[in-house]
Amino acid sequence: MTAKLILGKEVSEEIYGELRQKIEALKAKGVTPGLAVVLVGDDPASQVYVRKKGEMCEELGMKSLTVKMPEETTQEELLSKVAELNADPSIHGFLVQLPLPGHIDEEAVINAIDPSKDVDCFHPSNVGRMLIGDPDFLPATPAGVQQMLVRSGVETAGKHVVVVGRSNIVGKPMAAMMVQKGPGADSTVTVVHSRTPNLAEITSTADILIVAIGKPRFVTADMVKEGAVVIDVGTNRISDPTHPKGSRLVGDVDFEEVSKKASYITPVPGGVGPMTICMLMANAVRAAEKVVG
Ligand code: L34
Repeated sequence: MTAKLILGKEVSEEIYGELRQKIEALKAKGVTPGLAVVLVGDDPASQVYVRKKGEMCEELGMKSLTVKMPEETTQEELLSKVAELNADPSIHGFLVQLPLPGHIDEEAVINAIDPSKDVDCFHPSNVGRMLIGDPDFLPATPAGVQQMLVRSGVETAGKHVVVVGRSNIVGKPMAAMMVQKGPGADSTVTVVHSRTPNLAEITSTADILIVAIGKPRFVTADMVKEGAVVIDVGTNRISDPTHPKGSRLVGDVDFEEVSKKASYITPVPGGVGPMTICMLMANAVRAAEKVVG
């Protein structure tokens, strides 16, 4: 079997079409959705992601604010920026790009964000609402994965979804979403991680395999069932002297081999990454809609 590609660009274009209409409707009511992104320090990957977020905001005709703060920013300074954005009525949603420098307590920063502006869906109250199936926002990366499945016509109900990785950003919320009742979910979910002894045995039973473990080409063909749907959330930059930049992006899945066995697969780049940006925009629009009522 040769896998069909699920392309983030294609799926996100469909969603952007829907968002443009919602943004028009908000503007007709005198409201321009505003999204702010806070970047502390100069991590090269974060700079790329933050730039893409700002560009997409502008392309959609939303208000975009990028706040760049130096690496030496103190926790107090960052918390006061968060308080300022919480109070700014022109900013309907914002996020603080992770990872933060080591001297800053990430949890304290996330806890300080007004949950109604928490477009990442990282605040404990939004995580809790997602878990009980009454969400205001869904976390961008897992929501992007779910949209890729739904809009590609992949049946999820009753399917065995195996999530590889247990981060708060992807693995845990992804598992929580796929086990909910409703379209794009209703799955039987297993989470495996670095401490799972028989990991390959379990991944081989997945109808839908969602990989977010942060290790380049961790999932090889022998770990995948024939005909499985494989979603690769990894974005690992590896050095490659044959590339102009001296490095290139690879996923957590050995794409070349696994794509011979899977029924559907997402590439890296061009897969889940663009969906993360898209679902973030969707959350910002939603935050603005809630204010308008
Ligand atoms: N607070 N921190 C917060 N929110 C987030 O939603 C993120 N994330 C993750 C890292 N930290 C965060 C992102 O924005 C990962 N992430 C992200 C966003 C976009 C892309 C990848 C990860 C993306 O656009 N990837 C492109 C390639 C980009 C490149 O050339 O480097 C792709 O096609 O996969």
